[in-house]
Amino acid sequence: NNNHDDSSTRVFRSKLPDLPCIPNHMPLHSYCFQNLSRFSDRPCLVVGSTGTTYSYSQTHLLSRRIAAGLSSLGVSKGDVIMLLLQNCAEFALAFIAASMIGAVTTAANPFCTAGEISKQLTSSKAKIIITQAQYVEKLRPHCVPVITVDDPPEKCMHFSVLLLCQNSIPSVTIDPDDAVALPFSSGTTGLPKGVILTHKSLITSVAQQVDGENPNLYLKQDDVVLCVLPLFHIYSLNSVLLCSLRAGAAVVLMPKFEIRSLLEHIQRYRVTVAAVVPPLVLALAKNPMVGSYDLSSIRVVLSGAAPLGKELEDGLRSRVPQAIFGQGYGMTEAGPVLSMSAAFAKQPLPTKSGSCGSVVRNAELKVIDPDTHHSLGYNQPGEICIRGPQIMKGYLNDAMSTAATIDELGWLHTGDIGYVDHDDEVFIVDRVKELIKFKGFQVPPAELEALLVSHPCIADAAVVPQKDIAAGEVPVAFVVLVTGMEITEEDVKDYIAKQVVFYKKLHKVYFVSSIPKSPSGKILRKDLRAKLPST
Ligand code: 4UU
Repeated sequence: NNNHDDSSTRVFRSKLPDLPCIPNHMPLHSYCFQNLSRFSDRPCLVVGSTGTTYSYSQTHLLSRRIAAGLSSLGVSKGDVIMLLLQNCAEFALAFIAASMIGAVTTAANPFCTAGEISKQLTSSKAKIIITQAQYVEKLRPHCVPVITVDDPPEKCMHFSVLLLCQNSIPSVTIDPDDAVALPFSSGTTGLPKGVILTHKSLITSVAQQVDGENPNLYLKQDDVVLCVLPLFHIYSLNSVLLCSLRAGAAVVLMPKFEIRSLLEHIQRYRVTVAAVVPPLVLALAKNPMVGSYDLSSIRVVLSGAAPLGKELEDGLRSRVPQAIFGQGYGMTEAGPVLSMSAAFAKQPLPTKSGSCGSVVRNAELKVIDPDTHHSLGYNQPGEICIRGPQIMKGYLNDAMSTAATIDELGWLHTGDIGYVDHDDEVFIVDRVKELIKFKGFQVPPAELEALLVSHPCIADAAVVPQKDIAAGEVPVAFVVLVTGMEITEEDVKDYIAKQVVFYKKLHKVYFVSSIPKSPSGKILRKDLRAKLPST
């Protein structure tokens, strides 16, 4: 470790003992299937709507055939494939298959607009796209081969072409530092960027959660893990899919969140572990339908991706009294998990409501004063930084943003403000980065600001979060009009709405005469936030 922090740096570590060794020298798929022989006939992927189940050995075999198929279509080591899919078995199979040939998966939200997808396609240079027929129209300007998991429209291939190939998988040497996943995130500032997660990062992160004598997140072969959070987001990909594969648990796939169908799935498959986000907790805590379903199978509820209010947590607790309730705190760039509730451990520790758990094992966390960068002690809020082999390698083709996020000593700066209490529990209290989170989805202000100023009537603009009961935060804009021009709030909202996915839509537009900026030209977002109504 090239650690040159001075002795005054207060480093926080997990309350659980470190793992003696993390097998992060191997490829991700080999790690996930390392214990396959112990559960080869157990259910692995369960398609919720139909009940179709792929056992572990079937999942492994299918992934291998798809790996050969991808390779026969010209995908080779280092190439990127794009998945534009709702949760389905093909998502998991294609992701593992890509890993097997040393290829990289970039996944996007299928609800994104053609413009948003186009940016990710261009930046990632994806060689092939796997999607659903209904989204093909959005890909038209690009001439990348398209595979659909359902009836292929003209000029597209069906997913089954990947299974026809008789060749074997090409033998590739995979380096632990090779990329395997390329999620997009805006990080602490600017536009969405490709986050390079390597085989080593993801194995380390999964191991930090589910490996060892006393795993932080104890998953067993007979667990049934709910996969309703989208797999295109790192939370679900890592903590739901990859962690379950490693532990031999079953993954129940749901294409989208809808309360009745969610409750039916929990009851029908006897879900034991539910990974959720705060808006889903809200639905479970408040919806009267919940009372008519049997949720007694749930033993663990993990919430993450956005702050969870105490009232909400208590509300859900009364609905599923037998379950252990806790949070995970993640960030795409961090691999993604920084901390997780120790109440989920095999030998659980007591935890407090509102805490995001304690830092994961085999990692270091520190809290720094955002201005002086001095390291802070217990109960002192500051910017949370994390270090360990799980963090990203860097942003794709963006050395500047990488250097602004990971310092010379290897610390990743999160842009989150939080503290560690005397029981080593992490609490998040604020965010200093630009990022807005709508129901846990990323809304990068810089992206909306760029769209706003592209309007001929808009001279300048700034987008900031406004607190919202249902969504946590919603984006609102401050807009300066070009002198003499006149447009309405609705015009501005519509202009943006046409170009972005639903969660990036503006909820309010304030017309102002100027945007407050620092001498260096940075938008003074705090000043703008202070002008907003408090709820
Ligand atoms: C307050 O949201 C994520 C990843 C979440 C995750 C992953 C694995 C949670 C649990 C898990 O097991 O990633 P991003 O990149 O979309 O957003 C990162 C930001 C954080 O920097 C923080 O501001 O989302 C916010 N965030 C949270 N805030 C994430 N989790 C929490 C949390 N409380 N529990």
